[in-house]
Order: sequence, then structure tokens, then C-alpha cells
Amino acid sequence: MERTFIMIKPDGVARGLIGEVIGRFERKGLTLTNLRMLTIDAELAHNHYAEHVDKGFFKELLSFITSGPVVAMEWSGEGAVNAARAVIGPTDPMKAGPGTIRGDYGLAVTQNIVHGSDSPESAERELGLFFG
Ligand code: DAT
Ligand code: MG
Repeated sequence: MERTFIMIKPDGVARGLIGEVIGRFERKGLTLTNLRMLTIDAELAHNHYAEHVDKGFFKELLSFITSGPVVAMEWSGEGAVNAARAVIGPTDPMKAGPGTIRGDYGLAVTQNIVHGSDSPESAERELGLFFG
């Protein structure tokens, strides 16, 4: 059994998409095994997005991800990391097809509604950051 870290970002929470997003992972067959609502501070944002701190878009990403409450979740199931990424869709919502969360609800690459871990190793690291 694999687990992955999924987070509904501040835009998804503000737009009232928590139920919609959770329902999609449930219908995929994944199991919600932990959940926590919080507002990310700068330190946690730097840790979570450590691979991106030197990128040109990081300042915008930092300001966005700390701008309001998020829903942090652990989802479990066979191939959970890739299954969840398929439900979420590509990073840029304009390139995400209909039927994916980002394809159905997103327009801009920063405000793309949901985060999903990109590998089992990233998932364990990110789950540790958010759930200890
Ligand atoms: P993903 O969230 O699909 O794993 P990522 O890890 O490459 O994508 O990037 C993390 C987040 O940073 C992404 O969800 C949105 C933002 N981002 C990525 N590339 C960007 C870009 N070129 N311009 C603006 N924001 C970007
Ligand atoms: Mg990523």
C-alpha cells in the first residue's frame, strides 16, 4: 500500500472546492487516511517547495501558498502517487485535459488548486513535514 500527500491550495479552499476535490479522489478508489487544515507559514513553504526556492516563480508561489488556509491530506492506495497525479492533471491548467481537477477548474499555473507528491520519496518527505 502506497501513500501520497495531497493539498488543496488556498485558491481551492477559497473557491469552495474542498468537497469536489475530495470526492474525486474518493471516486478514484483512494482512501483518505489523514487530514488537517492549516495556514502555511514561510518556513514550511520553503521546506515543502525546497526544490523550487531558486526558481524565478518562487516569490509568487510563496506569497500564494501562504495567502490563506489549505487542506493537507494523506491518501492511501495501490499506486497512490501516480493515481493522484492523474486525477490532478498537469502543472499548467491550460495544458490539463477535461476530467482532471486542474483541467476542469484552473486557468493559471500558480493558482492550480491542488498539490500532489511527484514520487513515493517526495510523499514520505512531505507527509513528514505536514503530519510529523
Ligand atoms: P506540480 O505542482 O505539478 O508538481 P511543480 O512541482 O513543478 O508542479 O511546481 C510547483 C508549483 O509551482 C506548481 O504547482 C505551480 C508553481 N509553478 C511551477 N512552474 C511554474 C511556472 N513556470 N510559473 C509559475 N508558477 C509555477
Ligand atoms: Mg511538484
